[in-house]
Amino acid sequence: MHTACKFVQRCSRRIHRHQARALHNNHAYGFAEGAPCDNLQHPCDAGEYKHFPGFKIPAFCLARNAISGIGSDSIYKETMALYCIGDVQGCDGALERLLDTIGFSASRDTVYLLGDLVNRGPDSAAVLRRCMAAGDAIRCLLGNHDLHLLAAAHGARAPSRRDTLGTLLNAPDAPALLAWLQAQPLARLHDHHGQQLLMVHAGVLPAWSTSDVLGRADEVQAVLRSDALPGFLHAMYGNTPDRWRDDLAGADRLRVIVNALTRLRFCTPGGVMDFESSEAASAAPPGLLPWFDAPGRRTAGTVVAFGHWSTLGWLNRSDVIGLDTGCVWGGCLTAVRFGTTLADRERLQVHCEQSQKPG
Ligand SMILES: [Mn+2]
Repeated sequence: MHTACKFVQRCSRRIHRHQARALHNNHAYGFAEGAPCDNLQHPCDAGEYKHFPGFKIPAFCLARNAISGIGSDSIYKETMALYCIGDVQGCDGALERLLDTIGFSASRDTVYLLGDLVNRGPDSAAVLRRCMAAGDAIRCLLGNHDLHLLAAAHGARAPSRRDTLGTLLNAPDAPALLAWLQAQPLARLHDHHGQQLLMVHAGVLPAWSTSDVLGRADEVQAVLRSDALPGFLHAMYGNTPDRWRDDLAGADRLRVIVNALTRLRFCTPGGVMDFESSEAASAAPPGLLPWFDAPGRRTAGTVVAFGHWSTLGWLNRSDVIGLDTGCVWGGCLTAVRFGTTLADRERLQVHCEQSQKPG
């Protein structure tokens, strides 16, 4: 650290780099060690100079024209960020504001959306178009509402009174939106500096290892991408079988996988799934517990991020991260940003206008 940079030395406030960047649009932030103090300028009144979580060296707030002198390419490589975002449910305005808040850059950052991109909110088509346009920078999972959209599009499911999918289904680009959606997976694994982050929309069964989860999600994805899709969508609904067995086959096997990955909240200690209760985790019905508390859960050694459970809300535990904070119900849309480790987390939220009433 450059000893002459006095106000850098005295800073202590921890503020997110991207928030800061959004606050000071005409300035960029660098992490170059030994940047000449002559280049250091103070563009804001608040004096928000800081150590950012996950970075060993303090951040210098530099005027944009000073960045070129210290190698902006290396700065941006070092500061690319990983985020997970909870259920968007057609609230494209909230998603746009959250991406603005985190200073999302499609050329630098990676965002995972944990499923339920569509339905209930006002503009599902815009959410899908935004994801498609972002390419590999925004990576999505399928949730139960996304599967419901595919089922409605294929005539396998009657629209519900509370659905807000009509505009999407009648849009000129609906075939492209649906083709993109049906190519999305039901589980993802991200390697973050050697640590594994497993992502699903709802939950996983206690008997499944991380590789089991990915393999079973792949089984469903293979069908979604095949000519068997319409038949699968017709057979997808139902609450039985309510437990996994390795010898399950055909529609029963796929239904258990889909139900666990996209609908699960509570199960018994032995992994029998319940689909009656959508209460908060503290209100578990007798004999049931949140899937992530099932004893002997084989994914316990992997950090699992999930959405789907708005009555649970933000859950920040060392082994699990819950991110559905009820955007469409007038709650928040929440992102978690990871620092250099998966334990280094920062929550970023935007408040949302209520689009629908629960119930
Ligand atoms: Mn859901």
